[in-house]
Amino acid sequence: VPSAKERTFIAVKPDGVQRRLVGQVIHRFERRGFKLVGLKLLQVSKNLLSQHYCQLTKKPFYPDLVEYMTSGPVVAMVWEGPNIVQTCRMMVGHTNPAEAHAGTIRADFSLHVSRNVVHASDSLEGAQREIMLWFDGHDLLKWDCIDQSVTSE
Ligand code: DGT
Ligand code: DGI
Repeated sequence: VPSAKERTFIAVKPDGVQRRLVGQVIHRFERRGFKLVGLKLLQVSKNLLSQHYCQLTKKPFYPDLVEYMTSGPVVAMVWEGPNIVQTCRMMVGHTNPAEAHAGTIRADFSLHVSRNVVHASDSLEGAQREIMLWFDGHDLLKWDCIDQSVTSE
């Protein structure tokens, strides 16, 4: 039985915020049935980014990635639900929007890998690391969603 308490980290990147896609991104996770447990708008620092993208700092595109990710506000979120890490990756789609399946966020809203609108954690361990990096524990809320008994056993 998948844990209903599994959590993932999702961010709407600066292009998504500039294009006013925040509501549409949130809507997709809400309508799927996931529970929002943390939410904030922030200007990301280079230090936070280098920790978030610690596996990418040596990549040739890293300077461009930093410029993009610090170019404007980001909406950072933590969502909760069964199999949420894997499910959100599927909902977000392939890193390169050209390879993303229709119906995924990246396929529906973007064209280029360097402006792919959203981030979603790619593993349970990654999610835990990213949630701790972006949020203080007391900014994550424990609350009961009233439809939970209808949408699961
Ligand atoms: P189908 O089309 O009826 O042959 O179903 P499948 O092959 O897609 O799925 P299957 O055989 O694993 O499960 C049959 C039905 O049983 C499925 O439509 C929903 C239900 N079911 C499966 N796992 C669980 C469970 O853990 N709890 C409950 N309450 N129902 C389940
Ligand atoms: O987990 P993902 O975001 O799907 O993918 P990732 O962790 O491999 O890469 C992180 C971000 O870096 C990705 O969302 C967009 C950017 N990126 C990845 N590959 C390239 C890239 N940006 C540029 N400009 N060029 C790339 O080849």
